[in-house]
Amino acid sequence: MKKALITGITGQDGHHLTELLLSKGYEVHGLINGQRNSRLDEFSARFPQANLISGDLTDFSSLFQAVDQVGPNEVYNLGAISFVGLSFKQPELTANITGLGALRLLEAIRKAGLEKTCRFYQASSSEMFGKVREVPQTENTPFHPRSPYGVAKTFAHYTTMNYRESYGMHASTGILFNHEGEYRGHEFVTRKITSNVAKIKLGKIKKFSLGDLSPQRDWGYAKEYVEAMWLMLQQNEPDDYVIATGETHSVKEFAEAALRSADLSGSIENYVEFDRNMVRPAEVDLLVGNADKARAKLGWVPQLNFQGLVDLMVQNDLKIESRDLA
Ligand code: GDR
Repeated sequence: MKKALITGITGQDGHHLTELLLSKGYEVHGLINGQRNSRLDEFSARFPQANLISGDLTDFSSLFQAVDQVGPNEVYNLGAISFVGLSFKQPELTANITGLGALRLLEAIRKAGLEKTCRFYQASSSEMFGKVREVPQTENTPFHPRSPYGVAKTFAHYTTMNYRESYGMHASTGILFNHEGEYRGHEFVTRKITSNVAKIKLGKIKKFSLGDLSPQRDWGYAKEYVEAMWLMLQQNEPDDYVIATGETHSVKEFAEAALRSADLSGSIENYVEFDRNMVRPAEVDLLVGNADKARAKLGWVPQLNFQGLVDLMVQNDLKIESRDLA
């Protein structure tokens, strides 16, 4: 039985990846920082089979212990401060967890003597492209990060490549564009929109607020994106892959699609107010990825289209928001 160790296991991608690996018969271990919270409770209730180990990406000895104790065949580094907005408020913590955390984990694998047997996945991000140098973005597009989060992810990305080249590790990176779904945190714009649209539909609120509506993102379905992570670690050779749909839409278009999905008529101004606190010191204006390499080498093709994703999230939130009305 293959053993996987996942950091960030209680996050959105951790949920989907745990589900996928358990369905493939893996023994799944996950790192948690030891503090109880609602996401952890939800995760433990859903996946009682997963073994949770206390540890933290800022603490090398706990990472070493976890790796040494589990002896994983595959490590997925999904742990991070993943909210770009927060990274501007806590830049040093972001660098420590999101950037140096990857280095500590790679080093823990090496120090445990597993560098030749354990495969490693680094969750890289389209935020590394930032102020984009070309459209669409590929594995060869230069990086120009625009946030402490993007800078930290770029450090972790290059560190992973460096461990691959220096020590022959099977270490791959997935440059994932925005990916959303039913487990998405409420601080991210898609979930903020779909949960508030559901509340409006059910008469709980009349309006909600958003920041800049003009940024464009390439939004895909998280459940499909974790399959790409797994596929990367099944290849003979480690590599770097862009994972994206190839379609881009503005935040405004996402909000309009969500209103349509809930059958709410009239213009967006009837429902959305402007919140200047959500505007970031530097913005990423346009992201759209070219996933041809993943298609050719991994056989990975995105299935759910933009409106399908919006519908899935709106329907999910309508169900959740109607529970306390029953
Ligand atoms: P992003 O996701 O920064 O792209 O990173 P997010 O959903 O936070 O923002 C998307 C865009 O929407 C604009 N925006 C708002 N964002 C939030 N959160 N709340 C608002 O009210 C709001 N109004 C407008 C933002 O400015 C931005 O342009 C996500 C994360 O999952 C990262 O961890 C991941 O690496 C990348 O996607 C790929």
